Amino acid sequence: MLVLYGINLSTFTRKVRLALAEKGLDYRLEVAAMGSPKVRALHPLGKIPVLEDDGVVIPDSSVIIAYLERSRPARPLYPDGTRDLARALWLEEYADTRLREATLPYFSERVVKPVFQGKPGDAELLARAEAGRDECFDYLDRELPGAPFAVAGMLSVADIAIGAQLVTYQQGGGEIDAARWPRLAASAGSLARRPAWAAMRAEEEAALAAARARRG
Ligand SMILES: N[C@@H](CCC(=O)N[C@@H](CS)C(=O)NCC(=O)O)C(=O)O
Repeated sequence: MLVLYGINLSTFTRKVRLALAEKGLDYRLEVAAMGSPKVRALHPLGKIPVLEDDGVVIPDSSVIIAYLERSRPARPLYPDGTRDLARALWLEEYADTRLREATLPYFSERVVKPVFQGKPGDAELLARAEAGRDECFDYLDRELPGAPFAVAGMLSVADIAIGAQLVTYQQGGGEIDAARWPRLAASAGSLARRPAWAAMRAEEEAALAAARARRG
């Protein structure tokens, strides 16, 4: 069986879990925190997620999804045509890097610091993050065709990568103003209604609620 090392509330673990769920693949989530000895033994940078498939160790969410596309091609997340594939991979890369950087402060300052580290978030840092978030959402809103899917009229790795980051942003209380970013808001809304996404969201909300309760 596939084993995925990671934790819930980790954006990149979520990205792979959504890919596995949308491909209908069974796996076992082996809870392993970033930087832990278990993860360091599998990933030279100590990052999550890492997938293990019958002794083959695959670090990095994008590499894992590429591997799954080759090893388990049913229910593809890569579009067929080369142009569409390039576009989906570009949007995945953009989501994993720029969208990540632009939206992470909402989660770090409003969840990680107060809930997991017991210290106040930095309101000034959050205020400064707004311009980057706006620039990023403007770009995606221009690029996306609107609901339901980003590329080729099919659920692809682009939707999964963008959606995984937006969940983290929303868990940090971030909103997508539908008046300003209608296509992005519609895409996020239609992904959130998919069964795999709703189930993951519910699991993570419960984990967050438990962490908040522990903090008191
Ligand atoms: N490019 C990597 C990024 C993975 C990543 O940054 N994961 C986060 C958790 S969501 C992590 O392990 N952070 C710890 C660190 O950066 O040291 C991927 O796509 O898997």
